[in-house]
Amino acid sequence: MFNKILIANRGEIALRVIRACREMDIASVAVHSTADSDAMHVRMADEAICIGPAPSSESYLSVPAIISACEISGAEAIHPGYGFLSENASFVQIVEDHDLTFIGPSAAHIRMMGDKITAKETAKKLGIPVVPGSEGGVPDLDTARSVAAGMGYPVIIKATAGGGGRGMKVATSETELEAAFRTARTEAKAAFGNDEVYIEKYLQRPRHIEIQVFGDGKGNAVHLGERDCSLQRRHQKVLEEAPGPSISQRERDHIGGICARAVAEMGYSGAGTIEFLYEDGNFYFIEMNTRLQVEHPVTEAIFGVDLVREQIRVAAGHPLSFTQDDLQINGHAIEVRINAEKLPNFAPCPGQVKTFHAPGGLGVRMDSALYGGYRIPPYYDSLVAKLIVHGRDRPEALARLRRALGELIIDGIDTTVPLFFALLEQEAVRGGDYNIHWLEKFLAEALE
Ligand code: MV4
Repeated sequence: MFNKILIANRGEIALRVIRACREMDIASVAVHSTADSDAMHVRMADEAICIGPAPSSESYLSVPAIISACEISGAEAIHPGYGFLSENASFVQIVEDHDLTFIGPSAAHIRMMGDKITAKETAKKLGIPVVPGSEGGVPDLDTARSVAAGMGYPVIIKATAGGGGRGMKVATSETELEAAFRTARTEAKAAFGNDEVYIEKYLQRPRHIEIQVFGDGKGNAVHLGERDCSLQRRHQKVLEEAPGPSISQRERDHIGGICARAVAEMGYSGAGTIEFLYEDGNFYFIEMNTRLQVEHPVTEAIFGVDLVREQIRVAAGHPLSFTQDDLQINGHAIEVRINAEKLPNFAPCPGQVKTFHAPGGLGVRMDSALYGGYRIPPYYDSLVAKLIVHGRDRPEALARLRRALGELIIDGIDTTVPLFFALLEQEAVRGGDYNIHWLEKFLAEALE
């Protein structure tokens, strides 16, 4: 096992990793920018090293600074958290070239899933159901026309190098195809430096269902069920829950089994998430994320496993510590993402927190790096806390969420907390009856 791990991240996820390290008796090294000298992850780690100025590009994304911090501190492994360098295959290669361990999958697996066409082809070969669409990239408008005519409108044009909703365009008829195709290519070139695009049948009312998977690179792999992450605004998740309110045990076993077998066959190592659109009882693969996700705690709650501990063990060369048969769902969990944003426009509003009081009690978990008096720097993303509740069933989790939100105090800044009180009163949320468009419609109507 490692003696010392460096965490190449900040905020609540850095604390999350430090906590796992401490329970495993592993020393932790925080890295931070000059804007984060007073940050909680710096205080909570065993050691801290300043790696550069406030902009992420010169600190949390600076590969030489992070590698140097490992050499200075004697850390043997790097946990990347989510975002920043967590899905950067070149970084993983450099880490390995320095005889350090990246706590995550291989550079090859990250690269494979980063290219959305390769990801989809791989998924298809492994027996994962995919959205109908073009075979690979679509080089020109004539090809786009014939592919779209073949499967019927509406269609969606996506960037090969994209993901997370960036660079997508919908065309509802052949009239719209030319503009959509040209815009998608131009935007893909500008955003990713690669103008290759592909086409899929556009699903009109799906849910976003993602399957948590875990492999040990030794041929063992499991799935930890699904999360429903359909409540999103501008491709930012707002509330996530597990199990999915629309998914039966039979469907879970079926799609989960397909995903676990695929992960085993790939020789994948570490935590991963296979994202699907789910409509009319069918799953359609869209992407795979090769990192620990923000919403991993809902899965931890219902399965009673520590996913970060497992990531560290697997990276150190241990086999998975549980089998599929060990994994049973217990109850229901919901996470809300509390952002330092002002409603109704979700404008980021960093500033100084006066009072901070985290809720507690049975079935309540608060992952946050806030403290009273903390000044939230304006340079990073606006997530300041994740509130995760766990109950014996969904109604209990919903009641617990309302109770816990009532106990939470974050004074001095605006947050998205009022949105969650409003959502808890909605019939669609109470009944788990929503799709990927529900939240945007709700927000548009609330503003009328
Ligand atoms: C789609 C789709 C409909 N049909 N693909 C958006 C994020 C990216 N991961 C994939 N996305 C979508 N792909 C087909 N064939 C609709 C979306 C989509 C979406 C997906 C998940 C969660 C929220 C979303 C909001 C708008 C569009």
